[in-house]
Amino acid sequence: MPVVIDTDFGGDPDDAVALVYALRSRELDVRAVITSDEYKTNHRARLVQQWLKAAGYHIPVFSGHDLGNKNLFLLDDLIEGNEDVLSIFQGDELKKILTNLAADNGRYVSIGGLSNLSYLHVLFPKLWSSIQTTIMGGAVHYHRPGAIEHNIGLDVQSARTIFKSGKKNRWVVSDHTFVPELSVDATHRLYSYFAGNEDFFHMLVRTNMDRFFRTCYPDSRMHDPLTISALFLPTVIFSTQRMIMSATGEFVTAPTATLVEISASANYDCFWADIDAKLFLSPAQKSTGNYSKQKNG
Ligand SMILES: [Ca+2]
Repeated sequence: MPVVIDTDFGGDPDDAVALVYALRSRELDVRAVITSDEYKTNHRARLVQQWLKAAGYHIPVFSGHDLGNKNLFLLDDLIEGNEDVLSIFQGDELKKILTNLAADNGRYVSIGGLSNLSYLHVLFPKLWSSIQTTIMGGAVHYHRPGAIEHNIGLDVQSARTIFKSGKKNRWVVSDHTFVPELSVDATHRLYSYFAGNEDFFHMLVRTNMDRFFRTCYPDSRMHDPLTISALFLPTVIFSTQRMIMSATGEFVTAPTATLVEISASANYDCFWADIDAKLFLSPAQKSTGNYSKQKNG
């Protein structure tokens, strides 16, 4: 399945894990990465581009909206050189990729704020009747009453625009991702996997985890990797429900609202089994140290 992934890479490490998982999944063909909630205009995109190239992946990376946030980019010092990145605001390159994504029944996967997707809806209105979208974000019952889920809260206006835009959207809400089953900390085998490989590709993810655990939270929930898995596995069960998104970004049941497709439950054992199968390779494969190029290299 062709995918374009829209990510706030470099904050919560679950984005980096999600990208590694997507790249290791033969079910997916990652056609582009777009960064959201940019830092210093394009730092997330520059880092993703450098990180992908270091592992032999030649995938176009586009810098997206900068919301002016100065927190939650933890990897500034890992950026080397001054290499340019593409931008969603310039050139025809992204239009070509999205046009092909539409023609090939691909999916746009949003695992950050919704500013880019909202902008692209306005820019290319016809394409979105063909492109399916999977979005991590929102909550029906948020774990902190009265608070707004992170990805929605980053840009509520854009989230509401996308929510209202129609039935091509599928939402993985935090009710099914902010759960202990998806918790990863420095004692988890997933941490050991990244800590046990010294190349830049793995080191970056481990560093992302170390800094997040030290400065933000003691663990990270794998919201974004679960969302990736739902593209090709029955890890998330969706149902259609009549809902609106309130002015403050809450998902609220409303009997007269239009139907939206929203996560109803999740199978975490199925998710972890696939992560284990794809990331924890056999000793023979590990000893070659060359498996990062198995797809696009
Ligand atoms: Ca994210």
